Amino acid sequence: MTRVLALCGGIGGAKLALGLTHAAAPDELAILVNTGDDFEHLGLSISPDVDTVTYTLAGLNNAELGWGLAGETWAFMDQLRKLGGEDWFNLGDRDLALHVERTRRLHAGEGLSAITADVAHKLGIGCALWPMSDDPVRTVLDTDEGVLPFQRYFVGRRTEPAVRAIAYEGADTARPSAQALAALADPALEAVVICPSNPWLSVAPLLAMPALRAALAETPAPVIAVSPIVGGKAIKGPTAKLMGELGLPVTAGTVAEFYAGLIDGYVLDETDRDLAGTVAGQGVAVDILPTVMTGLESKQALARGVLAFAERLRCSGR
Ligand code: FO1
Repeated sequence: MTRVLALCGGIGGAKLALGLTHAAAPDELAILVNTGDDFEHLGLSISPDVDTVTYTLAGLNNAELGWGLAGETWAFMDQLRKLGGEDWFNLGDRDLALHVERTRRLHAGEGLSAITADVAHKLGIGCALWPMSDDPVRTVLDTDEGVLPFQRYFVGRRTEPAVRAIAYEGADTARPSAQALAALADPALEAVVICPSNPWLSVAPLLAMPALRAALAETPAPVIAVSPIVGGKAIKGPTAKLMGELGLPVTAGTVAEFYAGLIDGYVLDETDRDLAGTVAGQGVAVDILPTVMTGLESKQALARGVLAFAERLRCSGR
C-alpha cells in the first residue's frame, strides 16, 4: 500500500527520492517520474529521467555526470563517431543495454510502466517506480533558435537558447499512471512530495495531464513541494536561467506560486527563511530545512524532515 508518493524528474529529484527510500518502508513508497524528456534516438526509446531515478535507487548511478551508469565505457560512441553517426547524445556501452531491451519490449507490445517495474525489480529496487504515463508526452521548447524538442535543447544545445514558451505535447490526452491515480485517491496515502526538480521542465509535464492535476488537487494527503531554488540560484541545471527567460523573479517564492492550488506545504532552504512570510501569505504552510543534498546523510535528513512536516500537516487537518 502506498503511503508516500514522490513526484520527480531526473538528477535533483532522484536525490530526494533516494533519501525517501531511507525514510519510508519500501513497500509504502512510490516514485512517479517525468517522461516528458523521453525521445526516440538511433531507433531506441530513451527515458532519461526514469533511468536516472532507476540507476540512483539501484546505487548504479554516475555521480559525476548526474546521469547514466557509474564506471561506464564509451566504445559504442567512439565507433559511432568514426562512422559519422549522430554523436550529440551519449549512450554508454552498458547503459545501451537498457535502451535496447526497453525498445524491444515496447515493440513487443509491453507498456513503459510494466517494463520500468520489471527493470527496477531486477536491479534490486524495493519501492515502486512509475513512469507518469505509458502514453507519449513530449516537452517542446519555443526558443530564440526556433522550436526544439527537449533533448535537442537540453543536451544538443546545452540549454543555451533563450526559452520563450514551453509545451507538453500529448499531455492533454495522455492517460496518467493508473497506479498513481489510485494512490492519490486512497485515504491510506500520508504524503505527496514534489521533489526539487525543475518545476517547468520536470514537474510541469506531470501537471499538464488534466486527470493527474485534478487527482493531486483532490488527494486527501498533504502535498508538499521542496524548493529547487536556494538563495536565488538553482542547485544545479537551468532552472534559474529559464525562470529569468520566462520573465519570472528567480526566488523560491516564485516556485511556490507556480504550485499554488496544489500544495499544502512548502519547504524553503534555511537561506530563504525571510521568504516564509510571503509563502505563508499564499495560504501554504512553510517548513525550513537544509535542502542542499550533498551526501547520503543530507538526503535522508531532508526526506525525514519532509515526512515529519507532512505528518504535522495531517495531524492539523490541512
Ligand atoms: N545529458 C547530457 O548532458 N549529455 C548526454 O549526452 C546525456 C546522455 C544521456 C543518456 C541517457 C540518459 O538516460 C540520460 C542522458 N543525459 C545526458 C541526461 C538527460 O538527458 C538529462 O539530464 C535529462 O533529460 C534532464 O532531466
